[in-house]
Amino acid sequence: MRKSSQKPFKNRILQSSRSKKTRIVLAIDVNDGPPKELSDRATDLIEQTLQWICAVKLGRQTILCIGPERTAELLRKIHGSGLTTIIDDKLNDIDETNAAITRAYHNLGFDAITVNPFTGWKGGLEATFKLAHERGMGLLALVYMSHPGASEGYGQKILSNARSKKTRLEFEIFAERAVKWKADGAVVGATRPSIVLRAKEILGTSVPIFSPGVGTQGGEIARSLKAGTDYFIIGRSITTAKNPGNVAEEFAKASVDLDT
Ligand code: BMP
Repeated sequence: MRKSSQKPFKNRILQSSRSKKTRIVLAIDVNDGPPKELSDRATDLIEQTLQWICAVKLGRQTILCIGPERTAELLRKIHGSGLTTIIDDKLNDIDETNAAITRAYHNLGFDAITVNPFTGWKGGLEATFKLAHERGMGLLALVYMSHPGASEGYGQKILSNARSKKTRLEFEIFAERAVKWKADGAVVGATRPSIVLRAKEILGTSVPIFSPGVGTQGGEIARSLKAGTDYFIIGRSITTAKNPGNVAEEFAKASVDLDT
């Protein structure tokens, strides 16, 4: 088991982002081949993009396809390069189950995990936040996903409890929960800059915004950055490119445009 003597995840990724002048989190979603081939591909992608990324996010499908031993080995290599790691599992179960999954990922070496605030706090995510934060592990809460159908859930107007008279937007409540729960990040799709802007008003500087959806899904760095995105989670536009390093470099430079 890894110890929690290190700084909180939020600080570690910020430090890496500032020192490397990039806000890009590389999403590695490999799942179409034998395990060794896939983990070699993941290693190669990291080596090619290393200079231009501040963290790596692995999808659950990648772990299922390469297995726990290869995952742990890959994470050791990533940490050896000074990068933090996120497991994208979007936790959404009862407390015992969420906590057990989180513990297993932490023992493999992950630094942060994604969670779904639909789950709720009591008997849902409370135990996971407690466990993860005791271990120095970060939690990224979904606030508004990047795909078109996200509006059916995150964009709904709801009565937040039986006594409410006024409807509220679901994602605004999720953003408030991310602040209240002391999440280390909020996931808001780059495909909807106006939602990023509104989420930023609620999240302020205490919860950074991680935006997937750039490139392949149609989102643009410049618009999302201006609206308030702190980090961009980018997969296929980099991982399927002829030269992933060059594409990552372009994204990295665009991602810090407002900082210069
Ligand atoms: P890509 O850049 O290839 O579209 O990948 C985006 C990554 O972010 C994928 O791993 C996907 O699972 C994840 N993601 C997303 O696309 N939208 C969300 O709202 C939340 C995500 O985690």
